[in-house]
Amino acid sequence: MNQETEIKLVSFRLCPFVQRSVILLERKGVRYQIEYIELEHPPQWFQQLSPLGKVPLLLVDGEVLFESAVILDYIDESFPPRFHPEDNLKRARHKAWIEFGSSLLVLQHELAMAADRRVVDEKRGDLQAKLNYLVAPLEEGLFGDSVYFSLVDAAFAPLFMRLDLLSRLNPLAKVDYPRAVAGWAERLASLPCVKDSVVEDFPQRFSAYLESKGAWLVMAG
Ligand SMILES: N[C@@H](CCC(=O)N[C@@H](CS)C(=O)NCC(=O)O)C(=O)O
Repeated sequence: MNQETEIKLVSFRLCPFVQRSVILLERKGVRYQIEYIELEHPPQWFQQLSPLGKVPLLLVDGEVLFESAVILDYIDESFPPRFHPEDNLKRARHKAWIEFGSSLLVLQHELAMAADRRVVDEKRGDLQAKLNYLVAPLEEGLFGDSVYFSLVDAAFAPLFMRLDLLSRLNPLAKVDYPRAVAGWAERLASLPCVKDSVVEDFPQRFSAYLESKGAWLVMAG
């Protein structure tokens, strides 16, 4: 596909699911527009376009795509180079781990928004336990490395960015990563496409948002 195609991403500035698409678009050097909305007051046009009422939406010459994993696939298939593996089984395994990443993003959100210490401890513990599942595929070299970038990288980088910010806001949010996961998170954080995937004042916005929601981690931090 050439870049006559008009690509527009509909976003909420703090959304990790949108950030996945931004990372991939940046990594591929695809030209795109981005329109931010406030999820608490979604404009009428968004409500009409988004069947699930969620961001991201990707508008491709006006056609609507939704669900971040589907959008990643579309971008990967449409703009070179391909990052999903050629091998069917390997590609399916990547997609499965991307789903797993989505479930960890939900847990991260629950940790961030927790209203008391008990929920913080519970969600931090859940995350810590779940991260162990990543050790085997990482040790196998299933995902990206310093040369090869994968869609799994794009899907997990927003998670590690938020967990890092949360642990700075309050050490009680600190999730201890298994060594392989720590190395992966560090490598992803250093990539330009990840650094450029959020608004400049993202850390301040992130903490202001949590404060506005009465998140215990910020109030007690
Ligand atoms: N499964 C969806 C999740 C997207 C999602 O949860 N987006 C949030 C913002 S980060 C949203 O739009 N929430 C609005 C709502 O649920 O009403 C995806 O992968 O795209």
